Amino acid sequence: MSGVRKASVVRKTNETDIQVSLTLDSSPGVAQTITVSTGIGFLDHMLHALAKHGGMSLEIRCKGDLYIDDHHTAEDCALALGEAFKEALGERRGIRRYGTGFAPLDEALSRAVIDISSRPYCVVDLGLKREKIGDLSTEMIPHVFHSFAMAAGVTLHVDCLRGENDHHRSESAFKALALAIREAIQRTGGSDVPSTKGVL
Ligand SMILES: [Mn+2]
Repeated sequence: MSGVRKASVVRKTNETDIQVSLTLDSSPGVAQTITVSTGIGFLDHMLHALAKHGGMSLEIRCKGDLYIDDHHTAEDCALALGEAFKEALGERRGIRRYGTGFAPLDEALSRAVIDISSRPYCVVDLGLKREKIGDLSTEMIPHVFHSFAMAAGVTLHVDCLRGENDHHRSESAFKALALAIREAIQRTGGSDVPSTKGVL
């Protein structure tokens, strides 16, 4: 298995217009390029952190119906990113499949566990207390993880284990997911499907 794993997705509805380009492998000596512009500053910050610490290059641009609220934009960006992730992975051969990440951010600590399983499932417990962080409703943060997991076809568990500050709690969760993804997509050097079923 060789070659750089990447995909581009265009997702256009009456609610959002999204373009995503995702590269999973950063080549040695080539800097990651990350441009995230969703119209929601805090979501940009989270997706940027996800790409950066996941070792990915990511361009995501969204024009969404923010005059309504942040819901469609946040959800659809996560769905489009999940679609791109799934497409970039291609046939699920020769990868580690499971990944675990722990990321602290000052007093906050989060854990993310991913199984690139083709069994979309998501459990998130972040214990966020604020109504919003910047222009992102905190209720959308678990929903972003959920939408990503459904579209990517992965099993995902994300928990914030402690922390006082909701910005820190959330950011540590995205960073933990980044580290989990980085591990799970790592190539084993072989080409077998990491499943007793022989298919993922
Ligand atoms: Mn921050």
